[in-house]
Amino acid sequence: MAMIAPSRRVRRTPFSDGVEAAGVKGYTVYNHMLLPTVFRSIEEDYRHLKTAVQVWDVACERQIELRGPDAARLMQMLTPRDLRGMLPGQCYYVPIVDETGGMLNDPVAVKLAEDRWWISIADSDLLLWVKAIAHGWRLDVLVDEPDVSPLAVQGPLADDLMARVFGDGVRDVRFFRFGVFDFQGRSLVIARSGYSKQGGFEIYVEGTDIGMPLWNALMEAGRDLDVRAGCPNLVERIEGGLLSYGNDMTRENTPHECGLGRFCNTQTAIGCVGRDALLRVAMEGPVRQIRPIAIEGDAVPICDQAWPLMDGLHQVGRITSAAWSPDYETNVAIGMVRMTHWNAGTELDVVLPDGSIRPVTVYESFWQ
Ligand code: THG
Repeated sequence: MAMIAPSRRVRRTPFSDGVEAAGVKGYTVYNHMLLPTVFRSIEEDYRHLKTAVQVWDVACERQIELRGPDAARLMQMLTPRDLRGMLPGQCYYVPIVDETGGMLNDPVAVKLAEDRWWISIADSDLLLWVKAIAHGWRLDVLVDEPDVSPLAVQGPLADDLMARVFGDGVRDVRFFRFGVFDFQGRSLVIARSGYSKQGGFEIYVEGTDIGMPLWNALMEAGRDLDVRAGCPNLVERIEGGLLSYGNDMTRENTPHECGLGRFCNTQTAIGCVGRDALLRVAMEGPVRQIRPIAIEGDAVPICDQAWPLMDGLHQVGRITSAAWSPDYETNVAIGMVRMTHWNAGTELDVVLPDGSIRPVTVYESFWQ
């Protein structure tokens, strides 16, 4: 593919200098910002992520800050997940839907205080929707995008690396909770979360000035752990069933179709946009749903358009993400499959972009 032309619209991050010095080989654009996709090779990055520790520039996980007396009310209007039991210090994975129940984003909500939240968004312009709702309902809340850039530390050695830089206290942070830790006299929110199944943390870096000092401190502290620059890994995230907004789901899908029904409490999420539509889909159940799928044969190409899933001459779904898995020695994939064909063990065909046809099998659960 041709290069991405740099410009002011394609924003750099506080860590871009470190990413480039580490030899980044590919970028995508996510929330109008650079997101690395590969350093050595997808497969070498994958093996390293699963055995060591990586530092990821995920500044493109932009924050929407809600601040003011109506912040909690606005947050509950945005998601069908019931937030009443959520305490400051917690993070929740929250579907965000429009008035028809269509997915607008699948961010992580970070509750800093009753009247202060961050919404750590996936790749869609959610700020516009949130601002419009706050304005339309005349809510007493400020909505904007603060200068906050997450830096993820992911992999089995993440705890050891983080303890060297932030102290042993960081080991006690529980999954989807955060604590506040000092770095060079600055307080940083650090959560145990991240877009991999290997474990690790996300550091919410406020401002640009400590970006490279923090990047360098992690790289130096982890030299004997073989720490490397990394990035969300296509193979690992498909194996783990981590969904990608814009790829595996769009506004055309309900949370239930995405397998995110477990994050919806539509009965009790009073006031949320899309409640009526979701009450209906929760009652009736979805007629298609995300499934893990294995594709036979050797490595498939990159899935940059939906691949039709066929039962004979009838299309019964589509594959939206796929990659060769070295560990499972098959192509792992994520697809949306019609109810009539979604049972585990169902055998179908997929049509690849070159017109060739491969047998596929619908799986029960993701690979890890
Ligand atoms: N971390 C933060 N912001 C993000 C992402 C992230 N914004 C963009 C994108 N990733 C949003 N999408 C996801 C998708 C999956 C998860 C988090 C954000 C995730 N899911 C876990 C799972 O499915 O196993 C846990 C969900 C749970 O049990 O609550 O972590 O990664 N800051």
